[in-house]
This record gives sequence, C-alpha cells and structure tokens, in this order.
Amino acid sequence: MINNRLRTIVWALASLLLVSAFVACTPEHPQSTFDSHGPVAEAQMGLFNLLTWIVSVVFVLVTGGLLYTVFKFRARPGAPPPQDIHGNTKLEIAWTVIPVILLAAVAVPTVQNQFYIAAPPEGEDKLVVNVVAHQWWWEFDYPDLGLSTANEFHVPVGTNIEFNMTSEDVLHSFWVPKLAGKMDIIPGKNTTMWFKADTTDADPSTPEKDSFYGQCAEFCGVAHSWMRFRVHVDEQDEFDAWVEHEKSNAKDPETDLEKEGYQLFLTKGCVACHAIQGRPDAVALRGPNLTHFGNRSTLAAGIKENNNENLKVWLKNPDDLKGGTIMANEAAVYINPDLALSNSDLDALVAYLRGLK
Ligand code: HEC
Ligand SMILES: [Cu+2]
Repeated sequence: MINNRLRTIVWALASLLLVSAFVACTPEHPQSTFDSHGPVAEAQMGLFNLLTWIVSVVFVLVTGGLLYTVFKFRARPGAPPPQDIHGNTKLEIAWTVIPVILLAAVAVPTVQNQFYIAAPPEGEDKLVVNVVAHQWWWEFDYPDLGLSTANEFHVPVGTNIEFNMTSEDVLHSFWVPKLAGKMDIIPGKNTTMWFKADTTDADPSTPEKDSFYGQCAEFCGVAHSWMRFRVHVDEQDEFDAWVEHEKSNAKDPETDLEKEGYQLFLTKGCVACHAIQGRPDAVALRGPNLTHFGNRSTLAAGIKENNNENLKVWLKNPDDLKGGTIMANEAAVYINPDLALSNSDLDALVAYLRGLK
C-alpha cells in the first residue's frame, strides 16, 4: 500500500521534473538563451551544443555499459560467489586517456570563445556603451555620443556594441539572454563584453516590434530580481534620430498641471537624486536620469509599463512596486510627513514626468 503510493509520488515528481526541463528549453520566452541572436550569443550557443553532444554520448556509453553489466552479471540463485579481481592496466590507461582527450577537445573551443567574447573584433566599427549598475537600476552612458540614459537603451542593428561596466555599490551582473551571456559588474573595477544584434525585433511572432529583455543576474540585495532593463534595437536611421532627440534638453512644462509638477519636482527634493538635462537645478545621479522619461516604455528598471496609473502608484509609495529602494528609504517626501505628496501633487508630478518626451 505505502509502497504503491510512494511509487506514484516518485513517478509524478520525475515526470514533473522532465516536463519542466523541456519547458525550460523553449525559445518562446523573452529571456530564453535558446533564441540566440548575433555572433556572441551564437558562439556561446555553439559551445553549449558541442558540450551537450559530447556529454550525451559519454552518458549513454557509460550508463549503457553499467546497465549491461548489472543485468548480465547479476547474482543468480545457486551461482558461485563472484571472483575477486584487482587491477587492469589496459582499462586504467583507457579511462585515463579518453577523458584527457575529451577535456582537451572541449578546452580548445572554450578558450577560443573566452577571447572572442571579451572584446569586439579589432578593426571593425563599434559603438561604446558604459554601463553603471546601481541598486536597483541601470545607467547607460554613450561617451562618444555625449548622452546618458537609464534602464532602457538603444543600439543600431548589425553594429558591434562594446560595454565597459562598473558598479556604484555592490556586485551586479549584466545579462541580455538572447544577445550574450552574463558578465559580472564589480565595484572599483572595469569589466568588458560585447554583442551585435542581428535583428530589430526580439519576437517576430507578435505584430509589434519587441525589445530585448535584460536583467541583473547576480544577487545584489532585496530588489535584485526587479533590476531589469530593455535593449531597443533600431535601424541605423531610427537610432540616429533617437540619439539626436536624447541629446536634446528636456521639454519645457506646457500645461498648468505640468508647470505645477515641475515646481513640485524642485521643491519636494526630487532634484537631490534625479538629473533632468537643461535644468541646472537637477543634475544629481543617485537615481535614473529623467530627461526623456516619458519616452521610456517601462518604469522602475523594467518592472512595470510606464503609464499614468503605474507612475502614480510608484510616486505615492515606491515600496508598493519594489521593496527597499533608495528613493523610498531616503527621499524627503516619504520620510518627512510635512513634505508628503497629496493626491493633487501626485497628479501634477505624473503630468510633468510623463510629458518629458
Ligand atoms: C534619495 C534619492 C531619491 C530622491 C530624493 C527621489 N528619487 Fe526617484 N528614484 C531614486 C532611485 C534610486 C530610483 C531607482 C529605483 C529603482 O528602480 O530601483 C528612482 C526612480 C524614480 C523613477 C523611475 C525612473 C525610471 O526610469 O524607471 C521616477 C519617475 C522617480 N524616481 C521620480 C522621483 C520624484 C518625482 C521624486 C520627488 C518626489 C523622486 N524621484 C525623489 C532616487 C530618488
Ligand atoms: Cu543587481
């Protein structure tokens, strides 16, 4: 009875494990490494496939040999006790030499790949993007184009993008699964990697153009899993237009509500942490640059759609969307009751920020 139930449970767990293993391999996921795009992701995918084939063959041969031996030489009633043997030089040489050959065969492409993914090929055009990781958002600077943005960045299709990365606080890791493997980001140190996107649309099965999803892949504190970002891959002319616009100063507030929001932005201490280009009072960089915030598709490092409702929830209490941010813990409006934002303050700030197109 108990045995039967146990057997059912073991079978159920095993099938569940098998199903989840296969489901995990689907390329139909915005962060699937199996849907590789561009030379870096493809090189890594190639290495993965090579390794998988080699270990599969080894697994089948070793397990097959084992099963064969176990069944063929199993104890039979009345059979004499097995003979004790010790040492077999031929066998020992074989099982030393074969793994050495296999490991050497795997080491060559692995080391080649390590060098290949560290920096874009010499002599080819490249675009440099400096990444600064913060708890829990991303700063993206383009030193050669003189612009800086946050949480979402654009790159031209078919161009090598070189990343120079460092951290403001703790360890983070930069990962856009469809474009390249992970790279650690270390405070006080510069790490590099590159990728080249071969398509502008991360998911052609949907009618609209999709961006590539990225995320921090190193545990960096309570909101680690909410430290996401987006890569928008553009045709060259779209990218050039984005750069021109992104370099321009923030739009002036137009409607009365926007003007009120701008005043609140100055008087409620938001400028202590947020930069808005063209506003000399707002140059700090403890939080994301908000110059063209209205054009970003997501809010709070890729976790929510950037719309009026979500922005209002965020400004009312960032903790409701994402626990433990510096904004919730240190901004005057959340720690000093005299400065707390009223409902109409929130509406004005939403109007101003969403208007920063
Ligand atoms: C003590 C520093 C600090 C102050 C003051 C502050 N913020 Fe923030 N803000 C941050 C940080 C840090 C983040 C990033 C949070 C995250 O995503 O983890 C952020 C995120 C944001 C975002 C989302 C940006 C994006 O790209 O997703 C908006 C909008 C914002 N803040 C508006 C405001 C407004 C309006 C005020 C004033 C009422 C304010 N902040 C005050 C630090 C601050
Ligand atoms: Cu992180």
